[in-house]
Amino acid sequence: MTKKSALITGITGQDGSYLAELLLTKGYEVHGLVRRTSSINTARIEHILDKIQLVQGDLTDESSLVSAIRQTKPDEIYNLAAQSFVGSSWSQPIFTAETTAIGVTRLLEAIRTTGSDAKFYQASSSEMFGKVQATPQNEKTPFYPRSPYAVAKLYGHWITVNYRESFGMYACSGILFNHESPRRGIEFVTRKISDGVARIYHGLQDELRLGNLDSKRDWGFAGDYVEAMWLMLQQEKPDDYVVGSGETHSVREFCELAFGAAGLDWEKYVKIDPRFVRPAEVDLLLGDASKAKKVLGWKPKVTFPELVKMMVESDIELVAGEMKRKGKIPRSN
Ligand code: NDP
Ligand code: GDR
Repeated sequence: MTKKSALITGITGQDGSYLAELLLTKGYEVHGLVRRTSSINTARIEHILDKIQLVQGDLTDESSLVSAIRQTKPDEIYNLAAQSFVGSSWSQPIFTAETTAIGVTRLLEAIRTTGSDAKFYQASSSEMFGKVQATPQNEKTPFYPRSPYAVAKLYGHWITVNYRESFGMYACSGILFNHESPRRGIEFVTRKISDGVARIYHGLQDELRLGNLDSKRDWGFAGDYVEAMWLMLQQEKPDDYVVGSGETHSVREFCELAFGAAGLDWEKYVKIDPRFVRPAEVDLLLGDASKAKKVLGWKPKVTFPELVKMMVESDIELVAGEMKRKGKIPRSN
């Protein structure tokens, strides 16, 4: 039997790296779309670089997407690429729209015009619920985006639905709630906290500056969430699914657990800095993933406290390694 082939956009990101690992274990030939950057950014996929194939391309460049599809002939395409940081979407609204919104149309058009019959996954987001209209949020909850990022994701969601309905494409939109890991980008609050805890633990810094501690998120583990992406493309019919843990916690609670995991009292170190408060906030997100559970048989494995501990322990080790390389002595217990 010939191997299934997958093309992942955003393979250098958090989710791309976990999804690539998952598809390799399932025997796929894995291709990843990477854009040109001035410095190497393959740290998250370094350990599997010899098992995957990278192809040059950018969501803002239609012709590169057409070439990538012709070259890789994928059975499945996972569109994970995006300007994914909500905070930056206010300072770069046009680039966010170009990549996170129109980029989806470019990729769908590339599939259509090449005549590819690849199944398509779009990385939609719980941010689309924004100023929430009902709690918990499921596939039927109305959207109310609160940032240029969320507005762009909403476009990406609807264009995916529209191409499914217009052209009969096998296109799914996964509405995923926040998912984190030791590979999370440092600008996102969970990783900013676990990294801050590690630096405070090793004596490298004495405070952590954050914005709104009251906002509540439904946080899960990225490794669990990429399984849901794959499951969506294995169904008979394409559909949209909410994927979340069904629990919500505040940024304050995350701090409490994270500092606690290192034996520290968060209140001594966390300082509020207005620079990190957003022009419009999403106050509360809580996912109702009962459809994903019922149809896909998906449920998360890693709990919230396990996730926080995993991230803090990983960063404590990472910072210790950094210190040793610089000839400094890290804290040993
Ligand atoms: P990351 O920010 O870690 O990764 C984003 C990826 O997109 C990187 O590989 C980046 O490449 C790539 N990228 C950015 N712009 C372009 C472009 N113009 N052309 C090609 N590639 C580009 O995000 P995550 O892994 O956390 O998230 C994956 C997807 O899921 C994103 O679309 C995100 O918006 C969405 N999402 C994420 C959630 C989460 O909690 N993690 C929840 C819901 C949705 P480079 O390395 O070169 O920057
Ligand atoms: P989010 O993630 O916006 O939910 O988007 P982020 O971790 O950036 O923010 C979560 C909440 O924490 C509050 N917060 C801070 N956030 C950051 N980044 N830095 C701070 O210092 C800080 N202090 C408080 C924020 O205001 C917010 O309420 C993530 C991304 O992965 C998106 O791509 C994805 O679509 C959604 O999750 C679901």
